[in-house]
Amino acid sequence: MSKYQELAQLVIDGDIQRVEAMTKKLLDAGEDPLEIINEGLIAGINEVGIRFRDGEMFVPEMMRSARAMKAGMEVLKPAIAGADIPTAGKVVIGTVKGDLHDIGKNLVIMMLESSGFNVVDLGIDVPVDKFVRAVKEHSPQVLGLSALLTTTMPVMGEVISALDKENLRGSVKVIVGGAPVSQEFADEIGADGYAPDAASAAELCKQLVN
Ligand code: B1M
Repeated sequence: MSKYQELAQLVIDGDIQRVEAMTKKLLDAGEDPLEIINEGLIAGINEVGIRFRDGEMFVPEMMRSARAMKAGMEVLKPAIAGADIPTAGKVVIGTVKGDLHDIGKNLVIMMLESSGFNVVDLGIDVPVDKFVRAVKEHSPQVLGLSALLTTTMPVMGEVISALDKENLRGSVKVIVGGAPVSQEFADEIGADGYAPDAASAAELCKQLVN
């Protein structure tokens, strides 16, 4: 078993302490933090998703795995965050109403911050009007919407319509992402962009701001 497979297995096992320790060990050994995330932590949580879908794992185990993954990401955060990078722009981001998944969104935030963006995180289960208020209050260049459930994806469209109604649509670019979201869906709801992963989300924001 490779060291990344070992880390992925610890995420599957939901072993918070050992995920933390192994992540530290890999980082101290000079491994690339993004590789640790992609090959270890994400590989593990993806397998959890498959086992959950197939009825081999249940919500409590999935939650333990999610906590283990978060513990690993916390260890990597300082290694990813860029120091003293001038502000590239402001992004307001949140997971839409009805949706509690935030691991992917937090990864997007880490990548945005490391690319020099000032990020306002509205958290999870964010109602439509809270997104609208945040755009008024913070005047971001980009609003990011995350959704992991097919049932919560439509809320993204509702946010865009609400911005339209408040005449705010012209002042902010809206980007969407999350496992079930696609470019096609983004086009359908009139979003300005879609990114399949955290690194491309940061790239997309750079393009939209320039
Ligand atoms: Co949930 N869950 N979950 N879950 N969960 C999924 C999403 C699911 C696909 C599992 C499955 O069945 N195979 C399924 C959804 C099915 C569907 O809608 N079609 C599912 C379900 C059904 C549920 C519940 C309904 C289960 C239940 O209670 N019966 C429930 C719903 C709760 C709710 O939200 N109301 C639920 C609960 C949970 C936990 C709380 C236990 C936990 C979340 C913990 C947390 O986030 N704090 C959880 C987890 C961990 C998962 C899986 C296993 C992993 C999600 C994850 O963190 N992936 C997931 C299966 C899967 O996706 N493989 C599953 C890792 C993360 C790095 O990837 O989030 O895709 P991801 O983010 C990526 C990209 O998508 C992108 O960049 C990220 C990094 O590369 N991205 C963006 C994300 N947001 C972006 C925004 C952008 C741009 C890119 O711009 C703004």
